[in-house]
Amino acid sequence: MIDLTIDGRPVSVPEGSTILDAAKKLDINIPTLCHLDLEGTPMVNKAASCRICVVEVEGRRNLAPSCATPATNGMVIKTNTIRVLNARKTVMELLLSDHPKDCLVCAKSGNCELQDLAEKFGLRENRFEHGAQSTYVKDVSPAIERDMNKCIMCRRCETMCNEVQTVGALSGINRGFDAVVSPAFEMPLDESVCTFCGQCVAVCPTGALVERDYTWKVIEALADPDKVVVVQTAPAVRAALGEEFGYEPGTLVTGKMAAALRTLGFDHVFDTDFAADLTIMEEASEFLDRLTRHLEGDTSVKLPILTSCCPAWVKFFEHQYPDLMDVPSTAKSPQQMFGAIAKSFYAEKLGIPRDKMVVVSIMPCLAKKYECAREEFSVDGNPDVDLSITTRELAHMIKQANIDFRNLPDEDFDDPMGASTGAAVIFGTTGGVIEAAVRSAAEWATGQELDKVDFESLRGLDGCREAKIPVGDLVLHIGIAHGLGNARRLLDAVRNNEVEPFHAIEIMACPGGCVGGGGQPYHHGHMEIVAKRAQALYREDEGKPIRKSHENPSIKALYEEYLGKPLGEKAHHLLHTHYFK
Ligand code: HC1
Ligand code: SF4
Repeated sequence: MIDLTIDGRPVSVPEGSTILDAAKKLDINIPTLCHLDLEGTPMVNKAASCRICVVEVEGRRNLAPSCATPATNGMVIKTNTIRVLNARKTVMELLLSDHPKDCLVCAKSGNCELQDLAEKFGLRENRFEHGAQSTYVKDVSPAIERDMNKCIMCRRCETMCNEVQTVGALSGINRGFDAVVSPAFEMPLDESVCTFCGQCVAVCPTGALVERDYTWKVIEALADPDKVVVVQTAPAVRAALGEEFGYEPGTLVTGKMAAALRTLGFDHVFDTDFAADLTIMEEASEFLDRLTRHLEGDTSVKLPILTSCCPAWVKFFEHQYPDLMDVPSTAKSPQQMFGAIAKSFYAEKLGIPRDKMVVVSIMPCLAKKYECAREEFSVDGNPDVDLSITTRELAHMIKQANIDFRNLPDEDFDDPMGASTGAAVIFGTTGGVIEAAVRSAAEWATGQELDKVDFESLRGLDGCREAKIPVGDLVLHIGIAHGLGNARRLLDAVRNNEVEPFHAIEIMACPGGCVGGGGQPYHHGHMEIVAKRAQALYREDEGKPIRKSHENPSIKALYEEYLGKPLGEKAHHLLHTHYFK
């Protein structure tokens, strides 16, 4: 152990700790900006580029960045001297001298760590106000907007993209005022290998990386008397939306969310969870079909089957694993299954043409914006899902409409595309999709009802997990990865035959699964918030009267009335897709 003193208080920390770690142990709050440590992931941003966290170390001439300076025996640290305060203030002035002053209209206003620090330091003037400024053109993709004039070169996005996600879309280029974090050759994000996972947005401290905001388009659709506006809400949204209205992380606000959407003027308030149940019908059927043929000796059949509901993961394997293109399930994601059914079955039921209907999705995710813009998810140029907005954008809409969210009554979703089971709601956390699939596949394979539908061995937050699940005479070997770096590790091991063969693998691009999506309320690095959201989804599952997708009465009726059978011709046409190299 290392013994040192901070602000006159002794503390012992393990070898390898920084001064910042030691201060945390004493609950001494040293301000930081570029630093970020996402516990449970490889994300520790050690750039030490901002120098906001400097402290005085007795016996040293220079101030030391506490996030990158190892604690050593006998150190005497002071975190709050006038020299330290002056240095931090100067750093802030320099950062702000090359930062736009459009805070009032910035998407990050109210959530900006730079703004918070400026307020905390009590800056009232800037000695360097009229110095040189960087000038970049905004890069606007279907999912993400990059305004590099707001970049403070903290490199968090780069660490996230390269070390956690292993995508490698971003790196620091150029020097001086031209220094910027960018895709190679300064190409637009849309033309790069970016997956639109949105995790760089989730960790950006300023407004340099934000979601493409479609709330005004939604408001315009709601105001158009010629449109029927249908909304679907993703599983993970209900476990996080409350945070925007002062609720503790992990508070479920499903009923209030439905009431808020109705108050906003949506004509039909439905649930993506309905389509998650539908996804299980198709995906679990496809899995059993492949498994049966495999057991019968059909060597053309590919196992493990990989889940395909996460669009960032789909884009990742299209770029990075073109040789494995026939391994993922062909089932569309619940978002897209919902859109396809809403604009066929439901539009027909209402007696309206598909272009009179506007389907809006509320998602915890930025890649869903990109997914609904993919050409294959449209008919004659009319998309199955017209607009996808994030949990954060929905919160803005509710605030803008002066809705008193906390005092809303709990309301239900509408029929028939609002009914769902517990299996659907756990889609929103890592391991949930495969647990939902196992609940149905096990009953179909054995013809017997499960004694217990909870498969605890599939749960948890370890980045790569595996479990063995007995089903009749067979033991299913299941793999799970969340975060694209973990997905890469698992897939490489599968491709190189370094692991016992899996039957099925679930992959979600974001750490924690959708509950940790790039469109959720900012968690500022506190991964325990993501864990609480996951627990909330398991609670909702436990409280549901029906917990297996194939028992959802609305789904059964949909097959009887309209689709025929899982993997049948109509289901194949509406609910399955293909991938592109
Ligand atoms: Fe997800 Fe999914 S679970 S991908 O994480 O399969 O975004 O919540 O909506 O489509 O249902 C996201 C969440 C979401 C889809 C479902
Ligand atoms: Fe990298 Fe994901 Fe950001 Fe794209 S969205 S740049 S893949 S972190």
